[in-house]
Amino acid sequence: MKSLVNRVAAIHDLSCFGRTSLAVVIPILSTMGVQVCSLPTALLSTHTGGFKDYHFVDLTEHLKATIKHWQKLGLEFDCYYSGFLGSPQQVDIISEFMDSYTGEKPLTVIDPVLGDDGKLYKTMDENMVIKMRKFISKANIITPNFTEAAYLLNEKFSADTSVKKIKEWLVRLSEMGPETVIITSVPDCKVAKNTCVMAYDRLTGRFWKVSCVYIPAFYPGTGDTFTSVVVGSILQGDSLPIAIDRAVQFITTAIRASYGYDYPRREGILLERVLSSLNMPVVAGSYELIE
Ligand code: PXL
Repeated sequence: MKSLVNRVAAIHDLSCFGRTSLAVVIPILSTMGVQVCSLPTALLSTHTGGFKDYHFVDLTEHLKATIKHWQKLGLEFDCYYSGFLGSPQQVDIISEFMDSYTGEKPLTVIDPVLGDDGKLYKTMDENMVIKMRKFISKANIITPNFTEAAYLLNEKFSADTSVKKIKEWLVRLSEMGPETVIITSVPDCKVAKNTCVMAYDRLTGRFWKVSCVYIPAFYPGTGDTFTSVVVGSILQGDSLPIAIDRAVQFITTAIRASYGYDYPRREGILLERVLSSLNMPVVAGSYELIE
């Protein structure tokens, strides 16, 4: 049965401490008026960024059983949204799930979580990269960070970027399947230390850019936070550049709210302090159309 509010199948890990994956996906989308149905891919005592000796349980077998039960119940979704996967085999299971809709085709958003800062995360390997290249063909929208975009395209990670090069990457990623590609954490060639988000919409042939003001702090989970706001915003009916703008503004607000405090960054942004800002009216954004 169709839900009364937008319903998302959220395919991410549950990291029990630290603000990443389902711990941010659920509150953000709920705040934005979206029902979240969790398909946990792995259970971790903490996320892997900055913690040692974390407990990791691969939930591949449970994923199959949960999907089977959901299908028996006849559940329908407005959106499939996947992130951190627990094993490369999960790609086949989730792909099959994504193909099994009966009504209108759900919006499919894949955040190809693989790594950051030029490196793969500790639980990822080359096999996952190969699987992810195929998996993104299922998506309408993908949101790799700069590192993940380089891995997906088998390109070298180099902070030396030009708009021309990123536009070429966006088009090549789109040729792998998704009509919309959003690359985050792109080193901004115009302003030293700043990063930007660049996006391409194949259906209109337009490129977008939103600059992010430099704040000298890295918090795990900002990628999950970014994509969750984009998903919520698109489901609310916003355009692509407005969705990106809202996500960048939210991350910037959250980092500013967190950076003034002295606490371990590995705990993530102080999401609880800024969640309600997601319900503010959309203010004029700062997106640019790139020629
Ligand atoms: O935010 C990405 C992410 C998701 N899930 C787990 C992680 C990370 C990044 O470190 O470790 C378990």
